[in-house]
Amino acid sequence: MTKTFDFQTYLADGRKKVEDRLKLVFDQERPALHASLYEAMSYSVLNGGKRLRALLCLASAQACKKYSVSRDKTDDQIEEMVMPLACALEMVHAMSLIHDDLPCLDNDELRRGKPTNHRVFGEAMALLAGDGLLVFANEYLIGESLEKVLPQDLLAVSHGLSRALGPTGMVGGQVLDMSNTGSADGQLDLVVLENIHNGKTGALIRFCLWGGARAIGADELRLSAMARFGEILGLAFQITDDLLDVTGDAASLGKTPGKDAQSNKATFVRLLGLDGARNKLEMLHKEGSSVLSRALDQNEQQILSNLLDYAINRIN
Ligand code: GRG
Repeated sequence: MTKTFDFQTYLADGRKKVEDRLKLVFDQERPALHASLYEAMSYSVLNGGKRLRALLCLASAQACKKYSVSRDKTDDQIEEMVMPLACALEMVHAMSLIHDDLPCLDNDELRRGKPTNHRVFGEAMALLAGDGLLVFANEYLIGESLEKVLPQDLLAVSHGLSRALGPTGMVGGQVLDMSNTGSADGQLDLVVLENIHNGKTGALIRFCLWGGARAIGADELRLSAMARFGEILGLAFQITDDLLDVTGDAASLGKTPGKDAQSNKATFVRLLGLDGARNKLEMLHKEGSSVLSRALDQNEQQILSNLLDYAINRIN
């Protein structure tokens, strides 16, 4: 009898696996860390969230298995190969949220329905907790993957992660965002807006998909398909974020909606209107599905396709 696939169960199971592993890692590190640093780091990394980045990375690896040097491994072995990367992704993501919420950047009070890191631990500790998470993510990724991932794949993954986060990735996107906020009266052109988000949010999401496939030694065709799918999903994710800032509520979002309009920020909704933003999402959805269908069999596409739907239709 064929088992029907239930995406909600998949999401819940996947999140639990990632969270259990993160908890284990931080429990193991706890004795070596100053108590206040441990509290501040674990507050943000073990504080829920959708775990989308980790799930994208795990799903990409499973989808590309047949086209990789790891094709003879079981699904569990593939999961073990990429779980360190999936956890490292959640660490760097948590780091970026801590720093983004600081008074010198977005000055936010609420994150994942709880007070932001600096509201609980103070600005100096929040800064250091972010620093700690960023550096520990790479330490953990390399240390845990050495025995599981081929050296050339691990080097490429670690390099790709640094690039996604660095001056041409997340940091660069944040700087572009800062340098355009306030001065443009919310009227940036679409190209600049896409450049901001491709760096700030998109580069890491693209890396999640590419990196999961790279860690298991996938072939070039799958690597470029995953990279392109990641770009599409990353942009769709950001447009949905802009829509949620207008249509969402604080209880579901776990953060304050309406901040974009309040700070006169350029967003996809502002530039395209609600319908225009929704139309763009529809186009991206079609393009994402076609990238998947050109690179993968039907059954290999299923979870990634569901994750794209989820990135677009989520309520938080
Ligand atoms: C990487 C060195 C380094 C510095 C970071 C602060 C900063 C520089 C960049 C800001 C990047 C940032 C926070 C972008 C916003 C991304 C975004 C939309 C986050 C929300 O992601 P979700 O919805 O969050 O996946 P959950 O809570 O579900 O995990």
